[in-house]
Amino acid sequence: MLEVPEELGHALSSTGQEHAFAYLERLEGRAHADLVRSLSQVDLAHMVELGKLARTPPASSAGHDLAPPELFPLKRTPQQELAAGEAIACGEELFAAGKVGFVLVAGGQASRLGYDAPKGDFPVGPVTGRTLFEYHAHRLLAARRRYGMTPAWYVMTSPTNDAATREIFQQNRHYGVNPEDVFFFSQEMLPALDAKGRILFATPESLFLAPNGHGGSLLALKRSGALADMRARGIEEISYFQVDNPLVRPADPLFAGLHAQAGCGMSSKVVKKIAAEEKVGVLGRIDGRLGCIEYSDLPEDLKTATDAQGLLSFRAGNIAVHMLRVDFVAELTDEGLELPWHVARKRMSSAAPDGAITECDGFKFETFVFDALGRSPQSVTLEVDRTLEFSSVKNAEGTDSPKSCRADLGNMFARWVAAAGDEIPPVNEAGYPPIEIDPFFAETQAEFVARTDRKPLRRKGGLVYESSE
Ligand code: UD2
Repeated sequence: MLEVPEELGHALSSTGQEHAFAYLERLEGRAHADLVRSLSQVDLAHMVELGKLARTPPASSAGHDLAPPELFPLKRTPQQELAAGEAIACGEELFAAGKVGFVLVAGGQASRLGYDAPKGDFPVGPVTGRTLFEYHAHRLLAARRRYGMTPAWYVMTSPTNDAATREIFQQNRHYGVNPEDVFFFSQEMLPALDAKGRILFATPESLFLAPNGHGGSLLALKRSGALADMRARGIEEISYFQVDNPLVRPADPLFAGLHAQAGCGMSSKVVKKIAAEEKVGVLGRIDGRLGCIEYSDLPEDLKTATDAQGLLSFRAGNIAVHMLRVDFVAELTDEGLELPWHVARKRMSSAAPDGAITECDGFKFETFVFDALGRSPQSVTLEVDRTLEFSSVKNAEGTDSPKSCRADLGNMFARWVAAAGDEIPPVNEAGYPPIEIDPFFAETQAEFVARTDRKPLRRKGGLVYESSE
């Protein structure tokens, strides 16, 4: 039987992780050394704290002072319209000067979707099956053409999907983006715990590790050298977006301009909640600090409260689209970033030392990027049209599924085609008009209508507008 290094043995015994000895005892050679290394890399004292957190009832914002955020609304006053015009000019300058870097978070596990590959490779194009990664890449290429700059693309993976993600980019020739301008960086993982706070094992030789949440992107940007790379390229602002939303517009001059003009550290885009009862988190002030208020934490009277225009006061549904100043992220991460930990309670499969797999109640731990909003002295919350900017792929069926996303895309494209007076094919068996517009062809209705070369390709299953220029 191989010895366990004294320091690790002591750490395991003093943090309630003695069960790990039974796994170590059965292993020889390389497998033993690998498990010793994995366990030594875990901050066991921190896991004790997280175990305690998991056993404490979740903190709620009930009893706190909750207020809606100040919005830059969709329905604007003439004065706001004027401000929007100035912001767009400022944003356009930022993009043209190459001062905005693009950060895509794609480290999640796509478990709800049940897709066993990086989610970015999931086909969502309503006619072509264009993938999420391709949507995002073509938007960056459109920005390159529009502003004459070279987009730098920072793609966050996790150690579980990093190699697969890089391979998919290789196979797709980085979707036309210069390979030297695509910077992959990985977030960290940490072990899941059982109900007694013990580290779970995925196999007898390895820990059950899970990504540390999209909040992990901030530290990972720093530790990977991505922030330094941004500085070297003269990038001052970050456009942050999630892999699961093909409608996201990473190079939106209005958003970038509003954020930069107001000197914000971090800003957000939000969409109007469909109804008071819609189960989404809303941005709001919690005891004066901007953050995200969970649906379940919003008291009934605030959920239904309305403003002078008759709109829900707490309507700012979070779509996880942000602008962040590079300096702000650097300051936050300079001395290690402390974002609050959130606990996900799930049934998990874990391995016993003899390899037997059992199901248990387990806990995963994540930090969320929106918790950094409260650290930003200034912040813009820009309300955008959901039908134009948000439709995500999260679940295998029902809402936020591939089916609902393809329908949202098809319906939006059909509205643009109708506005241009072009032909709309009949609704298909999936319930939407089978039309697809490559974001490299046009990203907005106005751009689409303005193109004089609108000649769709007739593909099996529908009409496609695309071009190589
Ligand atoms: C998130 C937000 C929700 C809303 C919604 C919009 C949370 C808790 N909720 O819901 O408020 O904004 O998105 O779509 O954030 N990811 C990583 N690493 C991780 C975890 C996630 O990169 O460790 C990425 C993941 O690849 C995906 C995105 O973050 O692109 C969203 O992750 P999620 O599916 O866990 O968040 P979700 O849908 O519950």
